[in-house]
Amino acid sequence: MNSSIDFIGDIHGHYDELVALLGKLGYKESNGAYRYPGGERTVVFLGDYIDRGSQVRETVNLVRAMRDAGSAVALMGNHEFNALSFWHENGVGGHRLQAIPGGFLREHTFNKVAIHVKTVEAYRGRKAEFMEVLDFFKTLPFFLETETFRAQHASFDLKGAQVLKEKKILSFTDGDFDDLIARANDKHKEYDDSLYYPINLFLKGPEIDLPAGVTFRDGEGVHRKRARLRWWIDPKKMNLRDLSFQPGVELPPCDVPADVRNGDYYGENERPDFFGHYWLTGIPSLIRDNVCCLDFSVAGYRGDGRLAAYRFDGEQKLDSSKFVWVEAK
Ligand SMILES: [Mn+2]
Repeated sequence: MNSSIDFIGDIHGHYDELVALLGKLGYKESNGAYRYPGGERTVVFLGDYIDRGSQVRETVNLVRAMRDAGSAVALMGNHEFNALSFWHENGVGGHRLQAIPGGFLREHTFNKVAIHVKTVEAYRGRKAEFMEVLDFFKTLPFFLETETFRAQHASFDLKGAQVLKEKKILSFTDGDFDDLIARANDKHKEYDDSLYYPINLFLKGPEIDLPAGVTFRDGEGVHRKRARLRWWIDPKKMNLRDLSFQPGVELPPCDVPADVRNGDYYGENERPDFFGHYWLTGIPSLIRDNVCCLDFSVAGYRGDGRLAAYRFDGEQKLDSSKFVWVEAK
């Protein structure tokens, strides 16, 4: 892989914007896949290809064609992980998780069905193709690490990366799938070899239970009792307001539990890290010179989001002028 990389954030079925962004970045379609002329640059897709938008199938086909052609690396997002879990019967392969109610590893509740419905609709009448797409999702790595950068869908956890590298589990194809997907959903350590924490940190990031009586509504109106955390700042002297990372929501400045205050974080001297997942709004800008979130809410319900990329050339201090984006249609 060359070191000239274009990182692209959450697409969520917004194919037209993806095509426009690739065009703006200079990629051209040839032999069925978008490629950079001369193969001089590579795309790294940061996950969340499906759900929400109306062109899920087109998006998946484009991402997959680039991955197969070697002009892109596609990472796994929490929506791809959720889809694999949603369609996987609990107990298949002998790993039944008691803590998960219902017949599948993701409960088929109203909110979880509602968020996935655009994907199912996109493959209506094409079930065999959808099953093949799930097989493609199994191959998507949880994170990517080179000498010059790191990338994942949500948060980079240095210890988690060590654990997964030692176990040689970088995607759901590195072992028996029924076993790995059960372990990835084993939140309460029903088995000794749970993979819940490393995998969920990469795909969903760290979250904290809110104090009794504190809740907020997310962009889709769902009441939340947990908040996402800024995993790149030293939590030692921070309160809930400082640490929470829920754009558009201000939480009270309560104390956070000791295990959160004493937790690990991604330091200022680490190599640049690229991710999506967090529903940022406005004009793309850097969080820090080694922390770059590329989810600018192209699928946001207000319709004023952007699909964003960062043009990376190996620099160890990132530069705000290297964002490229297109407006949501
Ligand atoms: Mn996400």
